[in-house]
Amino acid sequence: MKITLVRGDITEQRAEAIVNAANSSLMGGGGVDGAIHRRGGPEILEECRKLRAAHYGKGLPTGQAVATTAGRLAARWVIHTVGPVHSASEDRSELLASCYRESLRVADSLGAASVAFPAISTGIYGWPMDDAARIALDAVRESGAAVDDVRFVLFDADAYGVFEARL
Ligand code: AR6
Repeated sequence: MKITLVRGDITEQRAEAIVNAANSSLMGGGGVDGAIHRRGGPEILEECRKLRAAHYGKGLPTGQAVATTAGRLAARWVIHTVGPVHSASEDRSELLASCYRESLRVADSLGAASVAFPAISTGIYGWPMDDAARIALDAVRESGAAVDDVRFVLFDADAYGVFEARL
């Protein structure tokens, strides 16, 4: 598996699958989620609604992942995963690692050769970037996934620098 760091906007990635830092409702939100739905168009939300109705009445649990079309994006699939909200009093690292593992498991089941990840939970969900980078890189390296091109798409220079130092 080749792991690459890219600075930029994940919606512009040409990976076969891009991962969305979603919330349990799968109905969209801010940050990466907002950008993916805005640029990908309404088809993504339509599939999310169907998934909710068919399988996730109570929402997609934290740490799990599910795929939809990527609508108008260059990617073929969007893999939606729900990161944990960072907590100072409770260690939720396993749930964050699970987001990466489960997303790669879904990618393998789709036969996706390339997957682009954002830094899950490091925006609205408040996870410190350095700790999130360590968890993300370890989880991907240890996943045993067949995907051979994994990219982390970091939105700004600070996030890129933190991932670079960890890699
Ligand atoms: N491309 C790449 N990275 C981005 C982009 C982008 N277009 N936009 C933001 N980032 P966040 P979370 C970075 O908040 O913390 C939503 O409302 C951002 O700088 O998108 O997992 C959902 O619906 C940060 O480093 O996701 C949930 O309710 C990282 O991506 C909640 O936010 C993740 O930030 C999820 O929060």
